[in-house]
Amino acid sequence: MPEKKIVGLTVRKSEDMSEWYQQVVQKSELIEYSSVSGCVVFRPYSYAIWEKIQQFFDNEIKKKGVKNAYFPLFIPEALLKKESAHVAGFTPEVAWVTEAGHSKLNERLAIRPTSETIMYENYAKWIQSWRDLPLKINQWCSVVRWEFNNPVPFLRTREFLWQEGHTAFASKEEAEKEVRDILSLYKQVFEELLAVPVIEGQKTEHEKFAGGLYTTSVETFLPSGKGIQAATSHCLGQNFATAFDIKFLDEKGDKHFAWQNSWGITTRSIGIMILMHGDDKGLVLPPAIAPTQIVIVPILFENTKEQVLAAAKSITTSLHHTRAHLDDRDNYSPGWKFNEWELKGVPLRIEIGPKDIAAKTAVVARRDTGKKEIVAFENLPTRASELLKEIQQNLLDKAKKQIDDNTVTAKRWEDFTAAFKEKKLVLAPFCDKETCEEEIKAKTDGAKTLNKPFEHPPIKGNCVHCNAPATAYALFAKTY
Ligand code: 86X
Repeated sequence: MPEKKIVGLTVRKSEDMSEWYQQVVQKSELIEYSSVSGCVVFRPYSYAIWEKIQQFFDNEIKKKGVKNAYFPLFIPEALLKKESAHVAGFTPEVAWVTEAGHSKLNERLAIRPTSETIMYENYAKWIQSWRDLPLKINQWCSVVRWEFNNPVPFLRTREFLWQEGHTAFASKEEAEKEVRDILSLYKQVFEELLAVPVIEGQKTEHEKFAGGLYTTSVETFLPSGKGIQAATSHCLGQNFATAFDIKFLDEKGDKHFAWQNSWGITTRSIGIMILMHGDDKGLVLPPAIAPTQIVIVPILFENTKEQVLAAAKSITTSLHHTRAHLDDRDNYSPGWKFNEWELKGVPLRIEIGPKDIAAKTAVVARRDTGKKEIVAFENLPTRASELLKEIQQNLLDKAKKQIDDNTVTAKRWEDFTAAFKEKKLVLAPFCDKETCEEEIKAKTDGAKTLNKPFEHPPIKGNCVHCNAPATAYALFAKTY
């Protein structure tokens, strides 16, 4: 049979995770590299996953009264630099348009790295009275940050896709409530769709978005022994309102600056899911986001071909309540197809051959455990649904266990450094001082804080590093 070149992976995940990752994202047809370093093609298979995330999140924020809009890609230099705290430190990453055709531009234009400035210039016009609040706008777009670290598909690319929500309120209380509501939506995206457990918490002063009041985040810890920020929800306070003159008259006629938030989740979420669940055979996709949840592979022989195909088609039809696909290609062997769909992480495979037809049964194989079972035709629709649910839950449970097993609480510096050396996720009492955080990073070959979890043991005693009174528990790890 004339089959395509080998599709399988040539390296184990535990052997060389970065090589494994590069192979998985390309061979599973999620990603193709482009001729621009740090810019990758989202092929239909990965874009379909992004669409699942979009559909869920977009629907949820619309329920909260958020409306979608689209703001320009280009930001004039003076506008980008209007709120100086937010650009400081980021300027080396900004990409600029300096000429068009044959003429140089009078003012260079930034390609948006984030849209606060271009949006808030307009918010200042739209917000005049308390009746104009709350203002809740979101946009789905791509942004550009010209990174110089080596690019990694999904995790670190120069252009990436995201949503950015930008809201304005009359009171701090309303703004703060939304910060947490959005953060819990992000938690839902990760846990319920991507089967990735995350930890909600507040960023330290050192790691927060400098343009805002405070930053909350969801963070997770990957099998590589590295922590990673999964999404952020910022309370901007009145910093931007002051810089952009976003004021409103209250019911008594007094003027106030608006309270603002911004929040975002990016296509990095897909990379996190891949690293969390993938195995030596390739991707393992959670059913909730799998573009194809079930693949039906008929085992075809000359003289039984017609009957087997007919049965496979009828099974596929009976699974219309799922995303089922019949692989009836006749130029690949069943074994070759099994490998390919395993590489692509399809949660369930149904095999149907001549012997199964007589027995009116099919073989159902799980991608997550590799377990197979024999199911009667008539039971396939309900059993398939059950199994998809079980797989979704199993992936979340396994990831949760992986994180728990690798989390260490350290109260003494020796314990902290020992755990960090073993690539653990370290929870430690912390003073939350910027200088202390920098010293920890310098002394440990890169221990950074992820966040200060909202849920933590009672805070007592001293900072794990400097011995000043602890004001929080913080999570430390090497990070992406
Ligand atoms: C911070 C803040 C915020 C809306 C989010 O995290 C979610 C969605 N925005 C983004 N940030 C910058 O402000 C920034 C600014 C410039 Cl000029 C830059 F080049 C890079 C940046 N990266 C992050």
